[in-house]
Amino acid sequence: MTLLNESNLRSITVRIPILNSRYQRITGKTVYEIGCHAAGVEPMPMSERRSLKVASVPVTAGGGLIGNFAEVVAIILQRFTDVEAFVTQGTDVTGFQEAILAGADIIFTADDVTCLAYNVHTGKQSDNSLATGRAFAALLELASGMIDDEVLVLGMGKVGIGAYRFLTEKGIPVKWYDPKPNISNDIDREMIEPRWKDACWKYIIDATYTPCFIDAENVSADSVVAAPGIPFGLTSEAVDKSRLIIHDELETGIVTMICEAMQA
Ligand code: 2YC
Repeated sequence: MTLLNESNLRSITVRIPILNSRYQRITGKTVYEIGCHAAGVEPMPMSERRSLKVASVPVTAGGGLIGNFAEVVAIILQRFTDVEAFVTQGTDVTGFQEAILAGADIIFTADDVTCLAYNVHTGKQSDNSLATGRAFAALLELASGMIDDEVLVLGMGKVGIGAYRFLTEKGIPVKWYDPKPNISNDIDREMIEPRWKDACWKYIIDATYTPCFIDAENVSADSVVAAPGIPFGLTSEAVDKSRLIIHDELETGIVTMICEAMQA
């Protein structure tokens, strides 16, 4: 998994005021509504969301704190889901205990491998990578209207698996590729597309951590590309040629996580 850096966090902060209008323009839905669609849940009434207490716990394990990551998670949750989000004073286990004692309903926390949302009442948990895959598959579906061709999913890590599951649950045809597939048994090996690079694709989900490898030859003027992968996987020529590129660095995944964690 690529770790976010302070530059990513700055661009997220800049994007927060405009993301709802951008996604409403291309999908007709707000970030929260997209998160609900990705998670397969009905939106909660605003009054209920406002009464939810959500803690974001900084974690010093591994490479340590990443800028104001925990604060950015709290800001995303407040801005797009209207919950009462706060960052614990304490970090790690101390912060986790502080969240529990403060009466948090949901706890968000991340080390270098896993970013987790945990519902303290139900025990339901949501993983950022799987949720992000669902989120960007939902964005692709909503932005495209009727998907009338196969969707190519590049990268079959947890983000790719999340996207694959969302699409196949909806009966949308999928091809996928990963150079070193270490896939779970619900992924259909028959759908692997080793020669994807030789073709032009109308729908692509870039769930890889490979920069600039999707070229102009792989897209057309009709192409819609959902790109959660960091670093960004398209060349500038591919971006210029495509109809629509959908990319954010954390927002839609975090909102999908709270939608999943709140699922009954
Ligand atoms: O500041 C902190 O609490 C750090 N422990 C946060 C580490 C986040 C590591 N994960 C990432 O940078 C992201 C994930 C949220 C999804 C992909 N990369």
